[in-house]
Amino acid sequence: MPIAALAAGSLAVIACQGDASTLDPAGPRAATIARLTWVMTAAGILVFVVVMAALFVAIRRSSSGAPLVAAPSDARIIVAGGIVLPAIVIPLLWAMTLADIASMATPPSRAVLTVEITGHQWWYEVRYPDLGISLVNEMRIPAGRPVSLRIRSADVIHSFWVPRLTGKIDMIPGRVNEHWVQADEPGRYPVVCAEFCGLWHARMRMEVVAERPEDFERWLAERRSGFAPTLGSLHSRGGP
Ligand SMILES: [Cu+2]
Repeated sequence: MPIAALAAGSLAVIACQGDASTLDPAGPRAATIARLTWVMTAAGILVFVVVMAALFVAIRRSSSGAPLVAAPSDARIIVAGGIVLPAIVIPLLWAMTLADIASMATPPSRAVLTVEITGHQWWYEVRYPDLGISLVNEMRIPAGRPVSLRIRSADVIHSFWVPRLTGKIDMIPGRVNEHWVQADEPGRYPVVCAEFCGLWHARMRMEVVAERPEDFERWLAERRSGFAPTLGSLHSRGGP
């Protein structure tokens, strides 16, 4: 039993790290989601412990031969734990969730760039409509700046998800979903498809490459001059 607990604890800690861990946020949107996750988890654990303690007391009482008829004082416990506590905790968590959803709806400052991402079975087409640039399975953005995303699909429903930067958003044929993303630091952030979309769904991957703004500007200038290295834009397509 201690070994199992140790193994479970180790796995839980390992899961907090890594390129695709939501518990290791690297942008404001993911940070909000991670904070809400911890608040919800803590509240859930607290309620679980209180309920288990009440259950333990009830079992002790029944096994000691005490009458199972509720005492008058039990009514107060039932009202406090069954009505007052949920009436406080649930609206509180609900209000926090609504506030976080509202805060994530708009970026902290004006988006510096618009990127159109189209899901295909099983790869991503990335277009910069204002810059005339197209990439495959890679999106370059400047770090520390919000980027506006227009998300769509060319075939079936996919779900665009950058675990360390932002939550999931569906890629739906015939519809454009507005989204935004920001990476606080330069780095490479994996993107996964979070909606089963066919046999090669698990291989539908791409990367967000966040660069220092000056490096991003240099990359843009190289692309425009036609001397840009095409590595990145010519990644092999996902699928068979
Ligand atoms: Cu997909």
